[in-house]
Amino acid sequence: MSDKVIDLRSDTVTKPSPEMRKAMAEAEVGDDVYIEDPTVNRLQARAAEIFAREAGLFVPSGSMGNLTCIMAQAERGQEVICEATGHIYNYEMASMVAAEDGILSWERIAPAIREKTYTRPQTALIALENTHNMAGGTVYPTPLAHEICGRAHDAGLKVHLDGARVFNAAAYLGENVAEITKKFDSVQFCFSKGLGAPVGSMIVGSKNFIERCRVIRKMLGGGMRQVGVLAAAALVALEEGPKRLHVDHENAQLLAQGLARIPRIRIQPEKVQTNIIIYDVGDSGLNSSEFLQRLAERKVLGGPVDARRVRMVTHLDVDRADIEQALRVIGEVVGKGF
Ligand code: TLP
Repeated sequence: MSDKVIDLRSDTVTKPSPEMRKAMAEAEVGDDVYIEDPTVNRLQARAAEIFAREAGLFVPSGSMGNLTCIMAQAERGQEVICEATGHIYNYEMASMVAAEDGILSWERIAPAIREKTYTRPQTALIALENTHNMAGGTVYPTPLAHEICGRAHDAGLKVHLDGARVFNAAAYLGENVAEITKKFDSVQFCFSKGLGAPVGSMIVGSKNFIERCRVIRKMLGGGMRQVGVLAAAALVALEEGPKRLHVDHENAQLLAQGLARIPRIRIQPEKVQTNIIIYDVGDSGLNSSEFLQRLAERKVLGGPVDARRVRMVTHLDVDRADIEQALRVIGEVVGKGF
């Protein structure tokens, strides 16, 4: 048996490639708080170009990217509407609306918008997540995302996209990120997930909006000085990462189909669209942490969602053979569950 640990806890666990490490070592740098880091400036310009926006802002994490966009568009005392299992609500903050597969519709959102009265919090912003992490990497059909943005704008509300994995959505849809995100007021995406960079996220939007975000980023402690060493890795991720996401999606399909054949594992493989697979192990007689512990003893890692459910995420450091090995191990562990 190989010594390799097959780490399917998240697509955040990838190690920088030799090409990234070389780019990092050779990166030209300057003080980014003075807007003088040439590599950061190049990364921001390139991201803005890919998303067909005026400007971009490099931030340390997806959480800070989302929070910066929210603070730029919602005042203290106002509220943000997002889906109940969304990352912004569960791991970062907001008002929530439940929706099947994490995909909101205008019919779901409209009743949550508060009428304008000073005695209640005012709705300022709607935040969508594409792909939707905790719904299992689900994707918004572009016309639906456009419709929600249009209706929100008609209601005087802004819309933010938590696009941590928006390149996975684009790969699934066969569309480009500029098209699927064009109606959002702000977009945050991560370099450190499927794209494979060690750190970093990007906000894109209008020039004015990005200038407001620059102030907020500094206030939150996100002014990063000679951060071109990280921007260099992010540039490689931005150019090379999107080209291979379909491989992660194929591996996710392989995993989902394989799981569906294992007795006592409950999964709807037809719902797996991108690189995140969520399945129920409760019928095995093990709860999710016992199940994951037994997997870890056999060098396969996943993450818990709740007492019954487990999440696995494919990424560039796992291949087909790893998925097949993970399936063998899961079959063994579930077989011994009783
Ligand atoms: N997601 C992480 C965990 O925090 C759950 C993961 O392993 O998937 N938006 C979305 C949709 C995310 O999935 C995440 C991180 C973030 C924002 C936050 O990004 P970071 O971790 O860079 O702050």
